[in-house]
Parts: sequence; C-alpha cells; structure tokens
Amino acid sequence: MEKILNYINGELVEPTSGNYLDNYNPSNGQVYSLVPDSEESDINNAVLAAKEAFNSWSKTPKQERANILMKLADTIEKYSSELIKAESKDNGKPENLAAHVDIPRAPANIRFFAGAILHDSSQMHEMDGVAINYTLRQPVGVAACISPWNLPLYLLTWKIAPALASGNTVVAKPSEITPMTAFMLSKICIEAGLPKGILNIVHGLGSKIGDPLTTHIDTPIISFTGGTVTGKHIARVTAPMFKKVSLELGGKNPNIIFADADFDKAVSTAARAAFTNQGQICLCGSRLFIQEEIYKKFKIALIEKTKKLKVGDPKEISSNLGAIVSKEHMNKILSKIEEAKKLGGKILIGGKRVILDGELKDGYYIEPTIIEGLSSDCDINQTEIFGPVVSLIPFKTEAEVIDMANSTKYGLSASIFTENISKGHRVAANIDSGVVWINTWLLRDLRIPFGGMKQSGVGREGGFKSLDFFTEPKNICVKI
Ligand code: TXE
Repeated sequence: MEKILNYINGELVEPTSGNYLDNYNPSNGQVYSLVPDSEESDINNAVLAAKEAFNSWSKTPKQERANILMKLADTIEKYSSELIKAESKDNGKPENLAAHVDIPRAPANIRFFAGAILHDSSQMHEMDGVAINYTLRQPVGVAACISPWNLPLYLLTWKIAPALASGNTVVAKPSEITPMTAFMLSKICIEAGLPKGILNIVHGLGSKIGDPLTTHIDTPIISFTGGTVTGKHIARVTAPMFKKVSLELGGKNPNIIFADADFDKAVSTAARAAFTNQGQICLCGSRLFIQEEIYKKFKIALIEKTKKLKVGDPKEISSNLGAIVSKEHMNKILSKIEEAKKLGGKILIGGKRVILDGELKDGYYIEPTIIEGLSSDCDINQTEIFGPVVSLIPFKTEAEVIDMANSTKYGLSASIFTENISKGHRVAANIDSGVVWINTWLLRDLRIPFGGMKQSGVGREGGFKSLDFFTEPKNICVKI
C-alpha cells in the first residue's frame, strides 16, 4: 500500500516514530494509502530545516524568488491530470469539480503571489522638511501553514504561496484526512528544484502535532483554515506567545432572495451555493432566506433543480455530488438531519444516505437535502453543518431578513439576489460578513481582502493583505 512521506529539508522522509495512519477513499470506504502519524520530533526537524533555510531565502532577490515559484507552478500544471484524480480519490469530490476548481487554482495561487511581490511597494511619510519615514516590510520567519480537507491543494497553496513569495520559509500541515495532493506537491517541489528547507510538509493528526507546531518558539506566524473550535484553541495557546495569527474559520452563510430577483438565476445559484463540493465549502449558502411573495414558487423550483442533481461515482462526469469526506463527517451530517426533524423541520427532498452499487456500496454519500419549517434561531440554523443541507426560511421585510442573517455567531460570506441596485447595496452594507456577493456566489478575485467577521475568523488574506500578513512592517525615520 502506498506510503505518504513527510517532506523535510528537501527530502521525503518517514515519520520518526515509524507509525502510520490509514488513509481512506471516501468513494468506497476503503483504506488505500498510509499517512505518517508524525510526532513533535518531526515538527522540530521541519522547523529547524525551515529556520536554517530562512537565512538565505529571506535574502534571495524578489525576482529570483518569483522565478522559482513560477517554475513550481509550471511543474504543478504538468501533473494536473494526476492531481485531479488524486484529489477526487482522497476527498470524495467529483473529478469534474477538482478539474475546474481545485487543481487549476494551485498554480494560479502560486503565480499570483509570485507576480504580486514584484509589484508591491511600501509607504513613505514625510514630516514637513524635518524627517522622512519609510516602511520596510520584511519576512517574519518560519510560517506555520495549517490547512483543511475540503479544498486540500487549493487552500494549502493559498497559504504557502504568499508566505514563500514574501521571503518566509514554511512548515505546512495538511489535513490528515486528505494528505495525498500535498504529498504529490512535495515530489513536484523536488522535481522543480525548490531550494531545500524553504517548504516542509509534515503529515499527521492535528491533535498530536498541532500544538507542537503552533506553539513552537521558532514559528512566529501562523495561517490556519479550519473549524471554529480548532481556531479558538489555536488563538488560546498562541496568545501568550504574541504570534501573528490569521484564522479563516467556519460559516453559516445567508443567501437572501428578494421577490424582485432574477428568478432563474437565483434558483440555480442557490442550488450551486448549497451543494457544491457536497456542501463542504466554508462559503456555502446553507441558510436560504426567501421573500414571502415568491417563497412557494421558489421552493418548488429549487426542489425540481435538486431532483436533477446526481449523487454518484466521483469519477463520472455526470456526477454533480460525490462522497462526503469521511465516515465520521457523514454520520455527523446525518445526525444533524435527524435533529432537524426532531425540531419540527420538514425534509422537502433528500435527507438520507445514498448506497451506490457494486464497489462503491460502502462509500459515504448523502442526498442533497432541503429542509423547511425551522425557526431562524434554532441550532440547525445557527451552527455549521458543512454538508449538502440547506434550510429554507421565509421573510417579509428587508429589516427582518438583515436581523435574521446577522443572528449567528459567524460572519464569513453572504449572497443577495435582487434586481434593485439600491437595495442590493443597502443590504450588503448591513450584513455582518467579510464577503457579500450580489447576484452571484463564489466569484473570487484573488486581490480582495478575504476573511470573516465574528467567529468566522481573525484577519484577512488575499492580494496585498496576504503580503502584509506575511511580512513585518519596520519604520525607518531619517532626520533631514
Ligand atoms: O477541522 P479541523 P475538522 C469546519 C466544519 C467541520 C468542522 C470540523 O464545520 O465540520 O470544521 O472539521 C488541524 N492545532 N471546517 O475537525 O480540526 C487539522 O489537522 C493545530 C470548516 O476536520 O479544524 C487540519 O489540518 N492544528 C473549514 C486543520 O486543523 C490542528 C474547513 C483543520 O481541521 C489542531 C474544514 C490543533 N490543535 C472544516 N487540531 C473551513 N473554514 O473551510 C486540528 N488541526
């Protein structure tokens, strides 16, 4: 069985303990590879390698850093078809989605930040003939980059690209649930000639190697994407060490449909926002607020749309939804659906596990599920489920829907559908979330400040915000 290896100081190495964990293929429930069960000693080795590499990488001219990263991006692209298959097998997502979203984004992230450092500038403050101040932005050191399982290579590269481009070195910890494309990336780094030690990838359990990485004295900067509970833990353990921390956490995102919306566009986007990647995207629109006048018509159209979605073999081009990432997560989603029923929720469509035929009979599939009849403040409408489950909530007025949209502890993203421009802008300004889309969903410009309010996170990444985060500003004051 294939063994995934850690990538430390430019080499593929076994975990020091020699222990491995099972890695599952969610489409058939079978173990298909082994992932290192790393320990503190592996983290220490990786941090040491990154610390040593920092001395030269932080002083490498920007153009040279950009050239090296561009070559890495080209090499990733060379292996696109293998990466697409691997991401789908490891995560359960349809190959079609990996081909259009996940894998193209990896080289795009790297090229974007390789280019961005060549166009960056810093500030100058003049003191009326007395002095000038200028700001140097210098790399911080070894960055700990911790990424989740829902968009494995996409989010890993979203972190390591700006970290490396800015002159930091990196110890990355991909999710233990989806380690395969990070392992493939480490082999790609070797082929692309990435300087030894600038990127290190350590695999293993968050509960075991998370703290050794985040509280290591030589990792002054941490970029994390994952669950809110883990984010809280990282904030707690790192606070006394005064580290720079960026947290991208969960969401319970409102999707607001006004009666004057472009009906067909709103229906198809609402279905996409609810069910893409089996609902396992932090930006998914899982609370669907529909204005009373069109509630019934919209509900019927959404059910019709959902009926046409095929849950099936991730390898088949016709599958709209693949498998849920793990058995534990599938059971968590199913238990939330049961809870919804107990609270009086009516399942309009879906609600059950799907058992596919033949080799896929033990895979982790769930029907796309629409629920109605739950109050906006019940647990199901307040906490993240992170599965193919959307809850419909009618509303009467603009003020009422803004209140309900803002009623959760999260504040990551929101969508508003209306043909009234003024209303769109007005409601967007009043929604407590880091990203608001009007008449669309998941339209991403890599330059925007991306992140959440409230318990959806701390800080913003994207464009120059990422370069700001991964550098330390230093003021130099020169007396004239
Ligand atoms: O995430 P974790 P889980 C949400 C979603 C999901 C829930 C839990 O609601 O149901 O989180 O998912 C590493 N120190 N999101 O448990 O544990 C872990 O190994 C440092 C939203 O899988 O947060 C992995 O690499 N790191 C989300 C990463 O953190 C630790 C995407 C994320 O895993 C650690 C995924 C620790 N103590 C889940 N413990 C989004 N925002 O997109 C774990 N990790």
